[in-house]
Order: sequence, then C-alpha cells, then structure tokens
Amino acid sequence: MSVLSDLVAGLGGGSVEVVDLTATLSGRTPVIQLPEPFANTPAFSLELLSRYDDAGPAWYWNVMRLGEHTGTHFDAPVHWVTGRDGLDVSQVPPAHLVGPAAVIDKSAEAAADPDFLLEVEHVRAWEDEHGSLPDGGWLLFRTGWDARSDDQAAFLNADERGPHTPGLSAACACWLAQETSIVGFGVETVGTDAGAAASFDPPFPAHSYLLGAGKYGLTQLQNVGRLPATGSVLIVAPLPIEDGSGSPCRVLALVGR
Ligand code: 23J
Ligand code: MN
Repeated sequence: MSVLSDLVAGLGGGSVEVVDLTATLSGRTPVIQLPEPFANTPAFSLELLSRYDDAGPAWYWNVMRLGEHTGTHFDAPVHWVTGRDGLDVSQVPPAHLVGPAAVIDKSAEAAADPDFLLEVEHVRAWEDEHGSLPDGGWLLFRTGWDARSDDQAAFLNADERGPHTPGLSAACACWLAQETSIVGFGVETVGTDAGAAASFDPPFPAHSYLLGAGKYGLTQLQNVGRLPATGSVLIVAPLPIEDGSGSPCRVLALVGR
C-alpha cells in the first residue's frame, strides 16, 4: 500500500513528526480529588520486585499500583452511569483508536479565566474557519493546563469553593455528543469535565453526555500546543483491561511538517 510506504518515508525523512501527548507517570502525577463521601484514586506507586540483587540477580522490575483514571488516560463509555450498557475499555474497536484530531485553542481564555467553558458557538466559529469536526476523529481542547501538570495544587487549582479548571458547558457537551460524529474529546486537565462541573446540570456533563453517547474521553494530555488545528493523526493506546472503565494510555500524534 503506497500510503504506508509514503508514511514510512515521511517518518524517516522528517516530514512526519511523532509528537508524544503523554504525561510521564510518577508518584507526583496529579489525580482527581473528589469530595466526601466519594472514593478517590491513590497516587501512582512502584513496589520493587528486584534490582540486580538476591531477589533477581540479573533483572530489575516493579509492580505498579495505579487507578485506571491516572495521568494521561482514556475514559470508556462504561465509566459513567449513562454509558453503563456501553463498551468497557477492552471492547473499544481498534479502528476508533487511530483518527484525525481537531484542536481548539482556548489557552489565552483559560489563562484569563480558569473556569472558562467551551460553548457551542466557539466550536461553530472554529468550524467556520477550519471545516467540520472530523468524522470518527477527536476534538482536543487546548487550554495551556499541561504547563501545571508537575504540581498537583496548581493543576487542580482548588480553593474553598472547589476546583477551578476549564471545560465544556453542559450545552456544548450535549451538542458534541448528539450532533457531531467525533469519537472522543480530549483535554489537558485532570478530567474531561470542568473543575466546577459537579454543580452543573447535569453534574459532570462531559462525562454524562459524551460517554452516554458511546464516545470516549482522553485526559491530562501534554504538547497539544504542538499540533495544528487540523491535519494531525492521533494514535490512542489504552490497555485492553477486561471490564475496565478506562486505562492509562499512551497518546501519540503524527504531524506533517
Ligand atoms: C469520577 C468522578 C468524577 C470525575 C472523574 C471520575 C474523572 O474525571 C475521570 O477521570 O473520569 S470528573
Ligand atoms: Mn477518567
């Protein structure tokens, strides 16, 4: 197939760049903090099995402990009650995991207002400039929040009223779920919903509408600012955990130069 030989030539010749959108996993990886009485995810940790020692003289390996929804990760439809009859992460068709990305950059707006919400009219204005959202592709919401991901307090940005991070309005989440043919929505923040979304109607509308429509979520992306508004190709690689609600995920983008 010449399209694949062209791709390989582009990768070798530098006209196709591979951009890693994945955050490094460590004990410092931020995790969402839900209020009482809800259960929370523990911090990522490694437990040593052996490191060239009596327990394994020639090998180094660990056991890792982490939540499904830790770091750069994938939300499967079954994660939310509205998608309870939908796919678990092992059932996601591989063809849904490679597709075009559309990038909406609201980093200036999010810097000025950490509670900034993406509205239908913003997406419509983007479409007037760049064309329709991609069929079977991903909408990525660029907010600049990846610059905070080394510091859980700055990343979650909570005060006594709760977290303040950008996201989708309920109307926009509903419209993306029902009126567009994207397969998923990706963000740089800790979850696909805005920090204040527990108080929205419905609560957590990005989760509620998108997962309820069989679409997917992608969170804690890095380097979205290196992608063009259109034309890049995303490779999304969650682990196929049987009955899993999501998975830590490697996300790569192919970008033409
Ligand atoms: C559980 C409850 C609320 C939220 C989340 C998880 C996530 O953001 C997630 O990682 O799916 S908002
Ligand atoms: Mn999640």
